[in-house]
Amino acid sequence: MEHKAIMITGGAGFIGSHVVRLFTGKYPDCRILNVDKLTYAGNPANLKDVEDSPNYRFVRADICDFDTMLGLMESEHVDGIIHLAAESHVDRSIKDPFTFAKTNVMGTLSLLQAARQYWESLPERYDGKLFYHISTDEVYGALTLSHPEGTEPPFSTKASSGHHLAYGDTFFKETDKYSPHSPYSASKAAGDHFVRAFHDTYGLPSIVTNCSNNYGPYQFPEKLIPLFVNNILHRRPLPVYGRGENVRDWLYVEDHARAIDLIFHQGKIAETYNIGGFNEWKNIDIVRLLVKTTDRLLGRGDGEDMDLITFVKDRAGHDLRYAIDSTKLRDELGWEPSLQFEEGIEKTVKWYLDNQDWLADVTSGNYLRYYDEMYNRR
Ligand code: NAD
Ligand code: TDX
Repeated sequence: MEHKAIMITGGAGFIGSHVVRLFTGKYPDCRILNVDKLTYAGNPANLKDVEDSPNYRFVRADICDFDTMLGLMESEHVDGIIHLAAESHVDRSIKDPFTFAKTNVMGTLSLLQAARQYWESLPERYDGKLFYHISTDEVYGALTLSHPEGTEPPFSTKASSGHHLAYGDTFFKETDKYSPHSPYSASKAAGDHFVRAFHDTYGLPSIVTNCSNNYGPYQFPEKLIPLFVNNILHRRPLPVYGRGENVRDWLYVEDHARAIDLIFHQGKIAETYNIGGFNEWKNIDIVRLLVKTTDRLLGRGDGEDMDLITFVKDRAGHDLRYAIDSTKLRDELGWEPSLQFEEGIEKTVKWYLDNQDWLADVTSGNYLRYYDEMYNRR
């Protein structure tokens, strides 16, 4: 169904900025309201190319502020919400779990309650409304490594019709029980439970999706891929946790944004969809690929910077393997990832090297000056 006004929370962050860009361009008759607190992770420069679009509006606000959320929903006649705002970095959650509980649990609850109060006040109530909550595969816990006799990992699996390399024969399914290990994943799990509880208790129309690791342009350089590209560029050490044996399932961020668009418009209320790349990689293999790609694009010798790889103390509670089974999304809505990983990595590394000003701004903290210049004078 068509929506008239969609509130996207966390739209100045990594994935949110791709979702805002996609929706603003693709749905010119729909108003896109980006609500973001601009924490260290939010950067309005991520949306330079859309900020003058007539159907786009940015509001700096905290999702935990219930009155402001309700006021915005009422004044903008919001009929759809795509909720991405969150504290998202596992290492930060280990140091400061309170901030994670506040935003990811209480912030989600505040948005749910505001949506419920506003939509229940309308004559049509929940008709044509949707609260779409973006979550992570990390809520399911960790999988083990295994491989069939006579094969070497990664092995090819039939879990998907396409290209799928796996490090084990089990995958997260929508029906799996939650088993989060980090304060980050525990806070996301709690948020997901509240969304489902609001559907079951009040009838609030909602959908939850759980996605695997994203990569691509505009990711804050604290996460593995942009951090390491930046470190290779400046010839700084590459801190690989443990032995680099942990496995993640990687998805190009624009493929995630496409899935969000599809599910927002065609997904079934009260359903959960897993979104994944069918693309498992060991950290150490990604790091080697990043060194090779970055060195080549910088015109340095082949793998010249391999000796920057430094094995450091492991992350506490480090989940060994994540792997998503997104068969349901493929079978029901026809979604498939569009990019092979090597192609996506090439595009991504090139983007960071072509946008060194962006990298320098976020690593120096200068990017908030852009916000002051752009928005405070309006
Ligand atoms: P990010 O850290 O890059 O961006 C988060 C955004 O939320 C920032 O713009 C920040 O300013 C904003 N924000 C934080 N607290 C806020 C608050 N209290 N009020 C309003 N805005 C606030 O995160 P991301 O990587 O783009 O992740 C977006 C969402 O997708 C999160 O919910 C995350 O859990 C989920 N997710 C991420 C990945 C991934 O690989 N990055 C994978 C699966 C799911
Ligand atoms: O310096 C590092 N060294 C290292 O070995 C960093 C930053 C990471 N790692 C390892 C830890 C992980 O096994 O690389 C892997 C990826 O780490 P992150 O980029 O921090 O991502 P991860 O912890 O897997 O979580 C990400 O995917 C799921 C996002 O940050 C979450 O928001 C998302 O929900």
